[in-house]
Amino acid sequence: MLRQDALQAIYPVIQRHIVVTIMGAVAAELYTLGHRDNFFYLEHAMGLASSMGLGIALAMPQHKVVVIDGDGSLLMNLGTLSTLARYKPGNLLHIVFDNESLLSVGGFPTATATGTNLAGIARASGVSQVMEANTPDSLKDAVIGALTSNTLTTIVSKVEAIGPKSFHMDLPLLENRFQFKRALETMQKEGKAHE
Ligand SMILES: Cc1ncc(C[n+]2csc(CCOP(=O)(O)OP(=O)(O)O)c2C)c(N)n1
Repeated sequence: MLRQDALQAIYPVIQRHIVVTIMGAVAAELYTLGHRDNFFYLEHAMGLASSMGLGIALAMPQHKVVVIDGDGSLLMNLGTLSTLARYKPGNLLHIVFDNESLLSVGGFPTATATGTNLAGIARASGVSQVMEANTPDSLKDAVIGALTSNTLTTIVSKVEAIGPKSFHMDLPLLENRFQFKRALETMQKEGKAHE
């Protein structure tokens, strides 16, 4: 599966929710599909998108938070799975696109290329619901299921190690940060998903 196709399949389902992504290729892919004020691309702090998503999910329990993670990023912060499981926010969906590669910095293989199973680690860490979805349609179904079940979920999706031609995003980090904060404030005030 191409991650671009996977993102396209889930975009309509996640677009009105709070979305936090890792940096690099997947951020550029989601941005290109259509940036929204309720999307935050966590630049520089590799591995910490799920930690940021956890904080938002706990602070805004009436809203859904979708984290888009990568295998290299998650492997840098494996303890996050235990922390997610410790707090079990039912409004948090953690999607891991596993391309077995540090694609954004040249494509060096990660430990998932040599046998590490991230879904297995998520299960053993106590994440309430762990799914694997390796086609765009099955991923979309899994995302809809997770968002309606109100259960902390990690979905691991194997994708090809292919990224966008350009990583350019016409959105400086600080601008994204202020837009996102205002979007969250509006969602909090109105008590509903982002228009
Ligand atoms: C602490 C830290 N280490 C390294 C980097 C450099 N870096 C940026 S993206 C990236 C690879 C991310 O890999 P993965 O999460 O698998 O996503 P992919 O690029 O494959 O989509 C690396 C190593 C960084 N930004 N911060």
